[in-house]
Amino acid sequence: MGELTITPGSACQGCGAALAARLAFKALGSNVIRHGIPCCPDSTTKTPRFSTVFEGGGAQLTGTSRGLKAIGREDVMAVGFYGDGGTYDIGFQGLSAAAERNENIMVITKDNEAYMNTGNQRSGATPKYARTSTNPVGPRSRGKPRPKKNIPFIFAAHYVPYVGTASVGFPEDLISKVNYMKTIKGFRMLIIQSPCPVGWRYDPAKTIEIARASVQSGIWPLYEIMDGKTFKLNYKPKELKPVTEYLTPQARFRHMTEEEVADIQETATASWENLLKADEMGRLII
Ligand SMILES: Cc1ncc(C[n+]2csc(CCOP(=O)(O)OP(=O)(O)O)c2C)c(N)n1
Repeated sequence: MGELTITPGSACQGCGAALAARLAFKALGSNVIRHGIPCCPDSTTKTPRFSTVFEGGGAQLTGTSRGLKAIGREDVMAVGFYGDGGTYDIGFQGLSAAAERNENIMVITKDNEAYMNTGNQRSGATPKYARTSTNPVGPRSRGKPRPKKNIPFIFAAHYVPYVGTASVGFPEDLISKVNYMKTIKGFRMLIIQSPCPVGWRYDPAKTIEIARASVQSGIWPLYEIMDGKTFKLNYKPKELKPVTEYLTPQARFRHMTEEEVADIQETATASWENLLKADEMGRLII
């Protein structure tokens, strides 16, 4: 037999999650055991993938990390690269338990805001008003009725060493966060907003533009929370862009009324003001 060939994974045109994988694993380097749970194919990196069921993600990472410690190979990192469904919902319990035990693991979430692999069903990460295959738009449904779950704050409230948010539209920030995570021990999580042209319904050429508008409008701010208390906002524009710059190019929001857009604008502005205050104090009270 010849040498091991790794088949490049497939991904849709303009896939934000594939870009998140490339950037994250490039920064991580080769001293990594990558763990996966069911999600869209994003294995455009050469890192081999060790897979389990959704609910087993936190336990499998824990086992690898403890096994590595037992054989004296703490130089190798146990990294889970999971979808939002796997992090916010189906795999949440095991990850929460691993966070609470402060396992020496890294969880990187490519957040495309729905169960994309199975056909754009809503997840806990889907934002309010987004149309998904399970949140239709019609006389009795305005898309998803509930807001996106605040998973970075939920994990920060486990008082773990590191929780960060990142975006494929800000690759340098993303890479510097991965590099920082490599220098510390304990439970570390990075949630990367990763636009999906198929589910969000926009021109695949606009992935980066949409990712940037999300951060620039305060919909997906870039920040870090250390030990559940130290807070740092990493991108602070003088003025936020209106949320319409983010919403309008995406057909999943096309049905929204002016009042619904105003609702999103108000939430984004209020939450941004809160984050600015926390950044000024360098501290978050959870
Ligand atoms: C317990 C369980 N429930 C449901 C499924 C079916 N399933 C496979 S992939 C997937 C969607 C995953 O969504 P996400 O984690 O957001 O990743 P994405 O596909 O968006 O990359 C689902 C629901 C499953 N494999 N196991």
